[in-house]
Amino acid sequence: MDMSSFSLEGKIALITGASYGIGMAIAKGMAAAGATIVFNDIKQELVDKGLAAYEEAGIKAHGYVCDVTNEDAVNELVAKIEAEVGVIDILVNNAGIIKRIPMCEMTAAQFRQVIDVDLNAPFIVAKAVIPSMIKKGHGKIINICSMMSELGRETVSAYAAAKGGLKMLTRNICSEYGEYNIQCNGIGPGYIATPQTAPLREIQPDGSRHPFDQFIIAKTPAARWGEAEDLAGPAVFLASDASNFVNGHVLYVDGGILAYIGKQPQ
Ligand code: NAP
Ligand code: GCO
Repeated sequence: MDMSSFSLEGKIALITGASYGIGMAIAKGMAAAGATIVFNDIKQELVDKGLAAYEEAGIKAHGYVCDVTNEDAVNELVAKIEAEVGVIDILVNNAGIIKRIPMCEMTAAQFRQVIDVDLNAPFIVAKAVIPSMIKKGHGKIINICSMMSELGRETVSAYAAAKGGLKMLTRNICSEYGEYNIQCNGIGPGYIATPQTAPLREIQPDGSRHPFDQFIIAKTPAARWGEAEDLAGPAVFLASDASNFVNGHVLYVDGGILAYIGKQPQ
């Protein structure tokens, strides 16, 4: 097998919400494989911060301000990227939020906000890039799903509903556009140490680890939280020609947590 099929040389990758966190780690991995990196964030200050971080890593990225829930803004973003950088070959729908509120205390507006960012936005951005991918004769779409695409837990009703829907949107894009040589897959990270999960890892007043931190360690065969960098290799694989016959799949990068009943308390 020719290992060049894992290369992203000559490819343009848009990673949404990639000023930091998982998105940035995936972008850095794709840059290392040769891709040109384009990213967006809601605030200019975060885009600037992201650009500086990419430059420090030796990556000349292209950063844009765009709220992925705004369809007009997304269409303008894609047109601007095509004019200034080139046609997008790889889309990573990474931008996402979570609200940890017991369902009966969550307002409908809060529920809709999570659905808007975590499910409606991946639809909007994928819809904006697919036509040019069809014209180009190929495309890769990677939706950042979650263990909550498969499992529920207290306080994350909106997030689980969105990520479950994102798994099915992934399968539907696969079904509808596979004939145009567009592969749409998901990555389902386990529990990853990023700002989004920082509240679950806070050291307690008595100096002990957060109960949820201890719970995840006991539930994960790898006995550790994931690092954002753990997602870069799987993302490069799904963005490369090496995965041209992989479609509609969610690749769980979770240290084995979904396969494991959990360690018996001592
Ligand atoms: P994060 O640290 O909270 O970063 C999320 C990024 O998305 C931020 O850059 C954020 O920008 C951006 N964003 C949020 N709303 C946006 C919008 N409307 N338009 C544009 N950008 C927006 O999260 P993360 O941990 O890196 O997670 C990234 C993705 O992985 C998310 O989809 C998350 O659901 C998923 N995930 C995370 C974990 C985990 O354990 N961390 C596990 C499974 C899946 P601002 O800072 O400006 O809001
Ligand atoms: C939570 C966490 C999870 C992770 C991730 C797990 O509150 O349970 O934030 O939702 O972010 O999605 O795969």
